[in-house]
Amino acid sequence: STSTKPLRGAFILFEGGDRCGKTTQSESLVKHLHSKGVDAELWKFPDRQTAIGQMINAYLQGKTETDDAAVHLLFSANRWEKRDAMLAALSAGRTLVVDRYAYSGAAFTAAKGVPGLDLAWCKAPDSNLPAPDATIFLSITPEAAAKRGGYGSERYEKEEMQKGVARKFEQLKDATWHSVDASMSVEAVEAEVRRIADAALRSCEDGRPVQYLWL
Ligand code: NYM
Repeated sequence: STSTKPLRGAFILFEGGDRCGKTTQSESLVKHLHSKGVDAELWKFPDRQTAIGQMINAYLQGKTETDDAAVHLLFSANRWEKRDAMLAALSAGRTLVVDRYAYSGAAFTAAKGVPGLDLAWCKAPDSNLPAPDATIFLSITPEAAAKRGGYGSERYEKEEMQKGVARKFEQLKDATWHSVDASMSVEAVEAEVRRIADAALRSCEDGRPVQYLWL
């Protein structure tokens, strides 16, 4: 008997500081992929729906105080609890467009400057999670981001913190990384994003296997 293995979906990740336009661009990309008949879904981390996600949500909203290392591990656990579903979706041929992931995890905690919680420590718990096929980094200066109607009221949404986060992202660049100037028009950013996503989809069609962090 003959069996054809279904093509796997691509894992396309959006990363960036707060107010860089990730939500607009990730939603727009999913719509674009749907219009081309691609099976695609938008995922977001933290996933605030799970029990762990609710603890993270309370922390981000300032309703609870949690030890910096402990909350870092909660963000990581919130990805681990989605790992099986993620791998199942990809191997069923579904493309995942993901709004934040382990790079945000490492960049935000490392930017706090807590002794012991350096980038290597921050990356360790996410090691062996599925890795993105393409990471679209929406690059914007914290000053320009702050002008976009200002940051929200959640923890971390302060200009000083965002500057530190930008420096940490810089150190996390890897082979999947595509930096896009997010100060361009929405349409110009969309065009860049589609070009990167198309290339990622093609690499999966060409048989690129799922990769794992942080190899
Ligand atoms: N964040 C996000 C972290 O500190 N660690 C993580 O692992 C992740 C995924 O949560 N300021 C931070 C970045 C954001 C905040 O994200 C919530 P969003 O995209 O604003 O809902």
